[in-house]
Parts: sequence; C-alpha cells; structure tokens
Amino acid sequence: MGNATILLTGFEPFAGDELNPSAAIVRHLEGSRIAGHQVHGQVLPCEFGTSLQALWQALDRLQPSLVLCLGQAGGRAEISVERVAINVDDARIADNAGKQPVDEPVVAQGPAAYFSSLPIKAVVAGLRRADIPASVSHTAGTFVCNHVFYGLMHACASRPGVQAGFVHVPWLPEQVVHRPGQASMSLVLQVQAIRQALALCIKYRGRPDLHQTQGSLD
Ligand code: PCA
Repeated sequence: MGNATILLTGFEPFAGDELNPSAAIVRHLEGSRIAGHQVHGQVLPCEFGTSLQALWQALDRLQPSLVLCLGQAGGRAEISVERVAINVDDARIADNAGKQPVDEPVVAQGPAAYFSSLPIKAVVAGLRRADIPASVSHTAGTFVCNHVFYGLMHACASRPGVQAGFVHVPWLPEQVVHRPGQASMSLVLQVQAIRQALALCIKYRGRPDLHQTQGSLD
C-alpha cells in the first residue's frame, strides 16, 4: 500500500491534434487535494515504450496508493471507465516517435489481460448520479493508451493494495469544430468528472461489496 498520494497521468497531443483533454485535466488537478490525498500529475509522451518507462519511474518515485491514467478517445461521447487492459500493441497509426508496432505483446510472457482494480461500476454510477455521462468500456483499444494501462496493471500486480486503472475522455468542443457531428464534452465537466472519479475510488477502497450496482453499466 502506498502513500496518501494519487498519481494522475495524461498524454501529449497525437495524430495531428493540437491538444489532448487528458493533459489539460492533469494540469487542472495537479497539486490539489482530494479526500485527503495529494494529486501528482504527469503528462506522458504518446509513444510506445517511453510512455511506460516514464510511468514506471513515477510509480517508483511517488509510491502512490491510487493511480489513474487518462487518455483521449476521440468520438466517444461519455467518460469511459475501462475494465480491461490486453497484452497487445497493434497500432493503426504511428505514435509521436514514428513507431507503429503490429501484433506485439506489451510485456513478453505477460498474461493476456489484466482487469482494472478501480471500483469501475461505483465510479460510473456515481458520475451518472452527478449528471455526468459515463459508462463502463470493455476495450481501451490497442494503441498507446492500452499499452500504458497494461503496463500499469503489470507493475501493480506486485504492489498489493494499490488501486489502478484507466479512463478515456471525449474530445473537447474546440476539437470537433471541424469534425461535424462528432461528440465532445467541455473541459469543465471533464475535470469535474475526474475529480469525482478519484473521490469515488478512495471512498470505495477496500469495500468490494459496495462496488457492485445493479446490472450492466456499459
Ligand atoms: N489516446 C490514445 C493514445 C493517447 C491518447 O490520449 C489511445 O487511446 O490509445
């Protein structure tokens, strides 16, 4: 079990975008306190390999008790609380360093998948109660976000008691001005959602009996 420290990460912009809401959220929340925990923010490069090295270094340095990694999922309308990370890198586009792995494992000899250790249903239900659109997602894709999510859970497999998981966030309104018909969510609401999600993770820590809500929330 780590300190009363939260590690919150986001990503640099990628695929030609000029911003990434996940990094904007991190900049808003870093330095704040949530339910007695200090939030440390880190923006990761959108690159296979180096992103994970930076994350693993931050884990060693900070010894957080809660780690939430954020990424942009353009086109999704809701806050997506990811359930599962898979041991696959399979990139449709190149990352920011020009790397484009296909059908490679994130961790050689690692298990096929890891589940999030966050109370994902309690988070989704709590966000919906706060009138914020949210759902459980069953895929974080096979690009850099899933790569970081899998590497995070792999590192936490030997860190008992550390809560860790991944949330994808929608595009910001300014990112869809030239993408007619595409979904977006304001930064104010996204920041509120992530602050609330972190508080819910702390509230439900060690109380798995209270994680479950009725039915599927995907
Ligand atoms: N989203 C990408 C990588 C970085 C980000 O913010 C993804 O979903 O894999």
